[in-house]
Amino acid sequence: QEIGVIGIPFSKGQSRHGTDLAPQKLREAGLIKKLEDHGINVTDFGDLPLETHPDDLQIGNTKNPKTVGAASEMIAKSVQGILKENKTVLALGGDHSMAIGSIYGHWLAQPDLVIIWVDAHADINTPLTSGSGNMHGMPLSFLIKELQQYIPELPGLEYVKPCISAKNLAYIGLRDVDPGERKIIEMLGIPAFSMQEVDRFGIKEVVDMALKAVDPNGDKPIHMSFDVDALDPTLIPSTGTPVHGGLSLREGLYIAEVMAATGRLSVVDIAEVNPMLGDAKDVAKTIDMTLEVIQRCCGRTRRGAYPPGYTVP
Ligand code: DIR
Ligand code: MN
Ligand code: MN
Repeated sequence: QEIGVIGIPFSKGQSRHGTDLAPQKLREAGLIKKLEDHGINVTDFGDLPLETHPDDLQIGNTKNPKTVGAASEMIAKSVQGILKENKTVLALGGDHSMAIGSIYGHWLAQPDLVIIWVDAHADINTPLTSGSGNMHGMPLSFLIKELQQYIPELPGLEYVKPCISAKNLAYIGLRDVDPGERKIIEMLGIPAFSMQEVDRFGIKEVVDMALKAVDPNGDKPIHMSFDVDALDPTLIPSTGTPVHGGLSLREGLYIAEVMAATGRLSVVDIAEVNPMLGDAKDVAKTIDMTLEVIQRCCGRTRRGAYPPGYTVP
């Protein structure tokens, strides 16, 4: 499977600078070469030329809707285009509002997609349930069809239409869910495997249950939206909203390997790496752990592999 990489240097879905630098830092740490060295066919489409809207506004408490909306449209078109070339998209964020565009673009190309959302947070606040007004905590609310009666109109988001049914979304790794989000999860019956379920059942059962819930026949294109804060903050210190008690590296790698092994992983988002948080060691560790996850998403297994036709010399 060929991988198409796009960088999404974006930070306006939350209030800290720095997530916009993550694509560059991941590339500087040798991302493309690491993938190529393991026989993975990669095309780097570079970074999207995202812009901050000069006269953006706050609607209620929702911040930067025009900037996020314009970015979403550009991201969606790029993801759609790369999928049309039959490549798997590796979308390097950027804060998690990037998923509005990447999922919408995925839907334009493959409308039967299902979503596995790996995150400490549920990111399904509506503009009205959100306490922070940060759009990285809201991406799913704009996409889930069943929520549309709860979504006020926002200037800038006209391009994105609700397109995903709640039954096609499952969560793994939750441990910081706002009241409105918990209510929505229960109201819509969204399968949500929090860290408590990871502890209770183990990661293998949780991944099996999540896939079974969204894709019982095992034939749907998969969108994995991976917020690096799903991993424990001891592994990923350089992220904006760390929460204690997260996934181990091995649990993260297991999720990534299983998703890649389905052969149906179509789009991977990597969100919320922030190289401006923490000291140099924190940043290096965060980048290193993120590169581990990315490589497993792209098919590099821990068990090892050899090229087709290889024989022992
Ligand atoms: C919180 C935090 N639920 C919010 N969300 C974060 O602002 O809506 N998402 N950090 O990644
Ligand atoms: Mn998160
Ligand atoms: Mn997130």
